[in-house]
Amino acid sequence: MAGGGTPDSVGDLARERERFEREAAEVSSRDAWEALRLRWVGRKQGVVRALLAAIKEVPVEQKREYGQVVNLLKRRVESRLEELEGELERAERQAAIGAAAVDVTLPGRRPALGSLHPVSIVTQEIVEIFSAMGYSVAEGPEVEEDYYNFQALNFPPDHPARDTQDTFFVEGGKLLRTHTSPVQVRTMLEREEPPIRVICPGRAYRFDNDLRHSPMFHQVECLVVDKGITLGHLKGTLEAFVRKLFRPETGVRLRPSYFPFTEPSAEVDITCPFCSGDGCRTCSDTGWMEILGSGMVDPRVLAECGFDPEIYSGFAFGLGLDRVAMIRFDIPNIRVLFENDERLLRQVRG
Ligand code: 2NL
Repeated sequence: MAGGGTPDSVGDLARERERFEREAAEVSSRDAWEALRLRWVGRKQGVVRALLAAIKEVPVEQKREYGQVVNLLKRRVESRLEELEGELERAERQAAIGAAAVDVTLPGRRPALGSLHPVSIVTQEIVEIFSAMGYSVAEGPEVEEDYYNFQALNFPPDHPARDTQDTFFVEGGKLLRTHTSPVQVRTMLEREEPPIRVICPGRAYRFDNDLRHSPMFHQVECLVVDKGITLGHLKGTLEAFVRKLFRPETGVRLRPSYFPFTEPSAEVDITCPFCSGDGCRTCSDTGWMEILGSGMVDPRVLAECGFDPEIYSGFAFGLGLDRVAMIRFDIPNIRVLFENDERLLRQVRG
């Protein structure tokens, strides 16, 4: 293409071919490929078409060779374009695969697991411990009648616990049970004959609200009624129980106390689970911690529930679950248990 005019010799064609090869080597995108195609084999301004048309200006003796070389160039351009298109497609596919690739070495995303409330955890553990000892589990209504909550349990009509200061009364003369004992009363009334071995976990309600008390709290009560049940059975059961719930070397001590529904009655202390009895802040340096109340079922309660106290005797105890959960999971304040702060659940899940 000497002087910028139409190529008219085989030598010019060789230079055109080199030019094409150089341009083809530069192509790295679809747009560049399309520009190359238009420039070389486009219908209107394609170089190859112009070279073919220029044959009429080629001296007659060169026409044959010129024609052959132009055709060779045309075929080379076409095949090179095809090859380039394939390369571009492969590169695009490779890029798409790369973009969608999964890094199998990345740590997985942990699914958000639900977890049990600390009170549910200790409830389940206690149910488990007593089930293994042959007890059954009983439940009953939280809105309860005075009879099952107080009367049948030997509370005199003027007992201070019946005061509106202590008990939530609801419409229709009912009340929110102040302990789970009414469940045991119902159990005794339903059963024809002892033996009875039952535990009753559940919510109870009392009219107090401070740093140590919530108006709603959880307890488990235990009741055994049979022939020949003694205080020894109570103490042995308590020891077996607290040694499974706390440490196996936990000690138990009974102190005289009073409940309307037991006689004799006893507060139960265990050796402090924090210091094992050496003395610490939590047990006020006594080495002991009060965790439950207990006693032998009062004969009047047995009789009221249909069992002859001359034939049968029983023991019972009641345990606050919220405090047990606080001890077990190192929770400083009862509020934390009932505020529904999700962080508590995450912490306890451990
Ligand atoms: C406490 C004390 C106690 C009972 C609950 C009971 C139930 C029946 C008969 C006799 Cl039907 N007694 N339950 C006995 C002694 C103590 O609970 O301080 N609980 C947190």
